Amino acid sequence: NKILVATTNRGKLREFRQIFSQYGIDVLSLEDMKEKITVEEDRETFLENAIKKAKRYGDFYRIPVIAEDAGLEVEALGGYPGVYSARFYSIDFGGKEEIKEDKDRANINKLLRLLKNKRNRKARFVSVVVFYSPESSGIWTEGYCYGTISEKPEGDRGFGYDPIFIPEGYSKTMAQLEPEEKNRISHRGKAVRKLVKILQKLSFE
Ligand code: ITT
Repeated sequence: NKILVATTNRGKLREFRQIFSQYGIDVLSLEDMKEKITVEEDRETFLENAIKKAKRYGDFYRIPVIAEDAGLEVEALGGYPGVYSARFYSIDFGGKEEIKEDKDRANINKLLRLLKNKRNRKARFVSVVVFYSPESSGIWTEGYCYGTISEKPEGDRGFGYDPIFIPEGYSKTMAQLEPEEKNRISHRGKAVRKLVKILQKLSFE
């Protein structure tokens, strides 16, 4: 029983593999696929983007697919960057920005700049995971992880905004946690575990 985890993000793929390994589920990645396709994420909600990705990859490769759309919602920014989390650095917020760093670093710097002197630093990670099988239909779940944005980046584990996200109840950033611990509390871990429960139930019906 193999599922294609259709993500171009290595950090995400690593986490999906770890989470699924607890259930003995083997994961294929886009790198295992001979023919390559790209899918643009141009929708306005996590769910629509995740459905689009799952359907495109599933219909193309004709195997069961898991796709995720995820992001960080910051309260003081009205929920931004949200669905724009991956390319936040390149979205114009009134100033021209040249990218000299890597993407994750650029996103982090931009967010810290926008939150400078802001007292409300509440944020949450969101994950919407879609399972799609060309033979049957689709299932989706969501997971959230609440926390605050730190003053400066710390830690080198994880990916994306992890170095500036302090989960509720912790005094360190997500990037300072062991991978197992991040998976236990993360938006992705929660969404995937919900999904596996539903799939297990369905397979016994
Ligand atoms: P795919 O669409 O190919 O899966 P992507 O990186 O474009 O890869 P998303 O559109 O879901 O994935 O973008 C999510 C972005 O949100 C991601 O690039 C990170 O910047 C951020 N993000 C999501 N989950 C995160 C996590 O667990 N830790 C830190 N940042 C995360």
